[in-house]
Amino acid sequence: MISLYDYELSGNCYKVRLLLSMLGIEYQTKVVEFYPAAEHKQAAFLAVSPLGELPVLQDGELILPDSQAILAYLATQYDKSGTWHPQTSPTIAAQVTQWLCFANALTSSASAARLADGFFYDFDIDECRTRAHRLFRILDEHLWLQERDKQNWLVNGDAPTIADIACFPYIILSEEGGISRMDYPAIRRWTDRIKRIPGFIVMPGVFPAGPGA
Ligand SMILES: N[C@@H](CCC(=O)N[C@@H](CS)C(=O)NCC(=O)O)C(=O)O
Repeated sequence: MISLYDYELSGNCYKVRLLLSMLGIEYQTKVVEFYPAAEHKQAAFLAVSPLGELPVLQDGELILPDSQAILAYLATQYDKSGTWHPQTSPTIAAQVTQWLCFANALTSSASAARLADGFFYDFDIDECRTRAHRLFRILDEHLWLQERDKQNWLVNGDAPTIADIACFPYIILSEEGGISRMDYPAIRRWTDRIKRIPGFIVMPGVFPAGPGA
């Protein structure tokens, strides 16, 4: 059975849990106490993944760190519909990859601000917030243009992709790093759409969609 080295409060772990749930994949959790025990920096975990970062997925012989790589693997291996990691054209595939990279930039900005605020990490929080707002503005404008073209998701198509799942957690958790989404209406509408995808699950700090369309 698939194992996920997981920490409940990690947004990068949450994105993997989200896709596992949306794909209906059974798995077991191996809890790694990120804070305050810092088990991800201790020998037992470093033997699994020398990077010392969460999440890590184990599927048979495969041990895979990095949440974006894990999303790509799970979608390629287990999504029979092919919609989560579409290969319909080189352009579409490249755009999914581009947003996966954007999600990693959210980790080093919005997530870093949250780590500084909530987990006492010694980061320059104002600088992290400034970089996060720059990314949020880019995302909001992209989503506004997508909506104008009758597109609901980051990448054109009728269905969400792993790009949406990768970017969602550190957007929806942004207030925990002191980053308001007040000025980003298209982002707010997009997060609401994600919450309505079948199989959506929450984590602490993330709430289900309210009643409505
Ligand atoms: N690019 C990696 C980043 C993973 C990452 O930064 N994970 C955090 C927890 S959310 C971590 O383990 N940080 C520890 C560290 O960087 O030392 C991914 O997307 O999985």
